[in-house]
Amino acid sequence: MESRVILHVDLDYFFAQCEERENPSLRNRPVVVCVYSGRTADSGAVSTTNYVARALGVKSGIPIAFAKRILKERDDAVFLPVNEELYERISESIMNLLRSHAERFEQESIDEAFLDISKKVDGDFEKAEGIGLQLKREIYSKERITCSVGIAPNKILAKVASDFRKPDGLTIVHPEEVTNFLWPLEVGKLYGVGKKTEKKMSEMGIQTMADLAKVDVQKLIETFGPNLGKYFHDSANGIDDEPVEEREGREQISRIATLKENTRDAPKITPELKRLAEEAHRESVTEGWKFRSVGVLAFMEDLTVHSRSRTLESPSSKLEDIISTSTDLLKELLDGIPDLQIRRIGVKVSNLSKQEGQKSLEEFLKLS
Ligand code: DCP
Ligand code: CA
Repeated sequence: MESRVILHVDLDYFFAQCEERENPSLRNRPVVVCVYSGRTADSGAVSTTNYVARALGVKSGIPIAFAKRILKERDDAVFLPVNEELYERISESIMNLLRSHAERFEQESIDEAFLDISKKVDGDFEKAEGIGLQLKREIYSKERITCSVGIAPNKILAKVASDFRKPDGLTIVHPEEVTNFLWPLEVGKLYGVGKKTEKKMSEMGIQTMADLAKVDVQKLIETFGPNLGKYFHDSANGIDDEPVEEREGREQISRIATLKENTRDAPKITPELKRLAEEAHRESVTEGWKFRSVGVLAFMEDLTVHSRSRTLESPSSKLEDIISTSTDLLKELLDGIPDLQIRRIGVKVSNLSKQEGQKSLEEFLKLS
């Protein structure tokens, strides 16, 4: 079988880069984007920083007061509050561009996405490199934002690759180079290996991906449980069959809204979900669509995006189907993410077909 060709795009120091784009005089100065909690003037955490600030040790997640202390000698340092609306607008435009170049597309967070381009390049990684470079150019000329790209035979490797050379990088992992690339890396580079797991692995004598690859899978399963154990074993051996899943259908009608406060409380979310369902329903009826699938999207407080969708038994145009399915799906989705609150919520109908007797304008024109 031909190797899959998967591309992972990660926008560089995203929130801080958006701020630099809006105000180029910030370039070359330490830029610190902050989530102020509002308790005192400086309470809250650093969301992200540009590379000038990172070089001085100011990173995501540290307290704002600590960042100010590190930068106290730098009168040119800038502290800005997060401007989510700006970041979301830029993200949406870039994601739409990327989606249009992919056979299958999966947005992973506000600033990351996977593209499956296997058929387009027919297993040819040189061609894939050309597409990676072209995407970087297009994103820059459209939105003035740089990104780092990883190209590899699977999602896990593509993600490790996009992180390999940053910012403005492009890293290719050819199928025959997988272990050469992967094995010298520290286990912390693998998605899902945080500080705690890294420490545990270190106690087991596992520092690099090569060490991890050689540990017996049973031992990993005993220590980390069946899912994680197998995942660590497979990915260290360059194995990952997860498909790039289209979280968004080609033809769909969706509505998204920001909740008044971050929550996982059903009584607070359901009214909003119903309102979105009504709006999506109104649009589909007005335009004469029936839908076969209903989905929900949840944008979480940590900026990851999660989605669930379900195919109905037959095409429907009933509001009740959207409301009951999306309510079920939301419950399922929340059960799968036990600790996070939802920030924005979306409802979509997809798998659309025209109601009898109606044709889309496109079809109509083709006939005439
Ligand atoms: N983010 C956040 N808090 C964190 C981590 C990230 O608010 N603890 C936000 C700000 C980032 C965005 O999510 O700009 C994307 O996160 P990344 O981890 O991809 O980090 P960056 O894009 O900032 O940097 P990099 O250049 O390393 O990708
Ligand atoms: Ca990023």
